[in-house]
Amino acid sequence: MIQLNEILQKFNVDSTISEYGNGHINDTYCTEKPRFILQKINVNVFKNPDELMENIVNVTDFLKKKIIQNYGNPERETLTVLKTLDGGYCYKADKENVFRLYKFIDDTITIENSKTAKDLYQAGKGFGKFQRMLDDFPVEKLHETIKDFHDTPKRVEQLKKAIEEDRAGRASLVSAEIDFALKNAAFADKVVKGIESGTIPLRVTHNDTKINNILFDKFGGEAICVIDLDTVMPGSMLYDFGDALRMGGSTAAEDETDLSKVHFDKECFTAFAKGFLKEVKDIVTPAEKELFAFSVKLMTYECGIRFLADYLNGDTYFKIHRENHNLDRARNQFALVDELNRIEPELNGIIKELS
Ligand code: ADP
Ligand code: GN1
Ligand code: MG
Repeated sequence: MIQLNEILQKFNVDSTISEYGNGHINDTYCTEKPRFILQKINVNVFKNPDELMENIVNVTDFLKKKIIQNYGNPERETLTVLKTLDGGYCYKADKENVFRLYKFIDDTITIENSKTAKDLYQAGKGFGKFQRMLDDFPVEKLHETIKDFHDTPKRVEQLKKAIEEDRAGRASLVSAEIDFALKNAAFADKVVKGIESGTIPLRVTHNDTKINNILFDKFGGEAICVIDLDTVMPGSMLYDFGDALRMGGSTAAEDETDLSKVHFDKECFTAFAKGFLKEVKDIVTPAEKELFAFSVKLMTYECGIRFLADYLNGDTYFKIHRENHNLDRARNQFALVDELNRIEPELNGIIKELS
């Protein structure tokens, strides 16, 4: 058993510590006094923690310079990685137990489920600003921390493999979900093909813009800091736009099992798009704007098939907290995709009006 206090000592910190946050991938802890965020990096998911930390340090150093140029607070508006006593960016107790420490950003909150249009406007501004600030980041400096992360056609192939292998013996229980996933696969290659052909620009993107990956000011509600930088890699702006609304635009939690509660909120969509466009107006291309509404469906579909594949593989990737959790998540995402299939023209109209 790893003793967290011993890990903290490697960073020269002495404090009580407890579990924190609701992420699906890493294990997050918070110390009491002074406050720090300690994270155990999921090395099953992130195979090369040194490269991962190099990315995060490069990106946050770059952002800090821009924040200072804008008279902002570089220790509040982006993450600060704290070094170990040996000067490393993470501490490796052994191969499985790799930890990093962040400065705790005070007086902020994360939004998990109940959100308002005002929150979504702020989130749009936050993620849009992140995108804009990284527009001239030297992309060749970035390692690909998870290969083909948002390559949706490859995600479809992974689902097909999971169905074929049926490692947990569950495929026969979910034929309706498998049918839905395969029937909708026709649109999976749209963004990947656009990037390949050059019609959609490849940019430095966050790639995991769910709404709890942004810290909001506790008092005024402004978006302060984009966190969870593990997947900052070359990608499409559409991944960040779509993924944020996958969760931010839903009227229910990502794992709500009462599907009558799961709908897409057009008011939240409009508010997010308004905030996002305000920030990216000078860099966004017409081809990207045309696919904003589609990207929400694409990212929701992709996440749904990842949850379904993980359920079929025996829940080895996403943390689960109850039986069938990944299946519940997949059903929830597919309910949204079904609705998004119907309302996409209306969402396109909203983007046109905003432009
Ligand atoms: P995961 O990759 O598992 O999603 P995150 O990096 O998103 O982990 O962190 C989990 C949660 O911890 C966040 O949703 C947020 O509430 C909190 N958190 C993370 N970093 C900080 C920080 N530097 N300051 C304050 N809270 C933080
Ligand atoms: C994971 O790490 P977290 O909880 O912010 C996942 C995302 C999924 C999301 C679904 C590295 O995000 O891709 O969209 O769960 N992150 C990784 O909630 O796989
Ligand atoms: Mg997170």
